[in-house]
Amino acid sequence: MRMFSLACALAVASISAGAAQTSTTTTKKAPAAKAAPSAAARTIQLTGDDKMKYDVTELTAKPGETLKIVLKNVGTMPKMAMAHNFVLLKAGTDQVEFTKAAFNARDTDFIPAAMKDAVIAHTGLAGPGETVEITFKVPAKAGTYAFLCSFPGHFALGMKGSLVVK
Ligand SMILES: [Cu+2]
Repeated sequence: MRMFSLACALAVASISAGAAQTSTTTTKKAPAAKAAPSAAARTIQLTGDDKMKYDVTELTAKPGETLKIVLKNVGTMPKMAMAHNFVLLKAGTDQVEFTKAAFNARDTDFIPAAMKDAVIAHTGLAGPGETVEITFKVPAKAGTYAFLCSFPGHFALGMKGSLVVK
């Protein structure tokens, strides 16, 4: 069972790494050596609610650390109207531009294809009571990286935070 969970986490990490680094959406397996974290991921729990807020807005991590973000939507509104995700952006990304581009990207769960390369890691969308997660490697470069919910309107209403890598 434990091996199975680990395999799932690794698979998710591989997919995420692949998605962030290539502009194609092929589903071929990434080379195992590339994404396999050497240490177990540290889990960070977050919630999002109907007020369009994360419960935690500042995260810290060590450079290159493997993190597992678990985001639970604790709200009750229907998913079409209110869903949340966690999108971590590369340093220097214009967050307003990103969320503008995300606005019409419902087909891709509000991850705009045109700005996919700006994403370090992202979860899927969590509707009421749902939990989504992503395991990824934190950038090796120290600094502050923005994360946000790309569901239309949520960033503007404050659904955002920072990951401080130091
Ligand atoms: Cu949201």
